[in-house]
Amino acid sequence: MFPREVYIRRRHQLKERVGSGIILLLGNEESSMSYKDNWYSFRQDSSFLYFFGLDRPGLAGIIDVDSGTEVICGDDVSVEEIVWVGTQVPLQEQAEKSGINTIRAQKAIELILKSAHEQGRQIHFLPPYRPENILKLSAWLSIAPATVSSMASVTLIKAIVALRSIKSAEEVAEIEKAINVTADMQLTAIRAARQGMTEANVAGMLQAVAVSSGGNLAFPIILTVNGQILHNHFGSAILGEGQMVLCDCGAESAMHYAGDLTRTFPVDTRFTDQQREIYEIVLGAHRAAANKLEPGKLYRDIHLWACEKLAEGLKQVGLMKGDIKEAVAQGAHALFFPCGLGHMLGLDTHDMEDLGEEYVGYTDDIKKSTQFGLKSLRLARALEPGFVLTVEPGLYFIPELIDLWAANKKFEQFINYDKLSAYKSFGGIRIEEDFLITAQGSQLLGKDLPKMIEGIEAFREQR
Ligand SMILES: [Mn+2]
Repeated sequence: MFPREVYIRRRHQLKERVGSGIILLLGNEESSMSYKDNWYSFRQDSSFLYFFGLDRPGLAGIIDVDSGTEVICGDDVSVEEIVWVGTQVPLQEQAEKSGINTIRAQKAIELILKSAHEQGRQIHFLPPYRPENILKLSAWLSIAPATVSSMASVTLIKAIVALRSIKSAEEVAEIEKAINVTADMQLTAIRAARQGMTEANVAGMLQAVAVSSGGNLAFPIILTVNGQILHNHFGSAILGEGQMVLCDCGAESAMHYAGDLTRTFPVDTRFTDQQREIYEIVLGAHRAAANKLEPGKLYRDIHLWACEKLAEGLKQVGLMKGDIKEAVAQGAHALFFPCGLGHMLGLDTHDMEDLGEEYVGYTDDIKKSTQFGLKSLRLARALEPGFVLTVEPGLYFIPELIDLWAANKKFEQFINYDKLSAYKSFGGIRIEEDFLITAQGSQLLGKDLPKMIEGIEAFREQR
């Protein structure tokens, strides 16, 4: 945990922003895998962690904005439970580390909320993403489960997004720890991958790095020879000659801050000429985008700038043609880059995505596009010092999408479909790094990890 003053200050800022009413922040419960007591590893809710830091199941925080009182509801383990799980630090003692002195039993939540409800007071809660929290809110507040999310407090969401978007120095240090472990995962993959191994053989080693560092995976590892499938998780595919491995992985630190890096490297020691050509285009777009990072710039404009760089490169190799600015404006490049340039990073890999992309990445003035490709951009708004975000351009050759667009002659003024047949089994390339927005520009986070072709090939040669 951070020092208690950090949590006290965060809750104070939250109360100021919300103004009045009751704030209810629900922690997570254990989540069953295949029978009740066989659990997935416990992961606390990120907003709950941000304001209370208490990393154990079955808790809820209630903040009365008008009276200023702060209560944690939860139960200590019984002796029978201690038989199975061992002694636990008493909740009172743990909560004091967060600056909270009042503990009530878990069942008190219902009474507190019902009495507030009867007094006509506003109860602010976040949109729940876990089924058990939907059902709890439904029962406590007499709302049908299907409508619980729509009753979430926009005031609370906006207040939390405003606070969590700006990372403090101690948060950046935690994120950097996670990125450094993630870099070790990437190096493990680049050093260990051999022709004949399965994707799972390599991914298993990466998971060991994350867990043995004292943290965990921030999200399931994407490690695949089918890099054109954006979120393809590892499996039984065998690493073959002439293929590339796309590895997108992230560790989370013990305090649950995430890293998120992607590298793409050849199964052989060296990239083929075709792979090299496409890789350099992605690398150029990455560099161009990273150089544009500074406060005040719309991330949407940086995304579009990177798209232009990708499309210009594709024109140079003969896959695209015509007026590149116009091609990008119309969305023709999305055949090769059907997603966004990046996202916020923090306690979540896609930071605060549970609170709603329209509040995290967009504003009342900057609304999400409906255009294929651009609609998948998670972050569009103006950058501010303290934002931590990813930059992750890529080029993907998705056979089904190529066939569909070719059959419909879609954007044939911008795309050379006849030349694309030589790329249909190419796969995909993505290069991803994490940046802090500073007062003047940006700072690359984490230790050195090769991304230039020579650097990656040098590591592959050391196998
Ligand atoms: Mn990412």
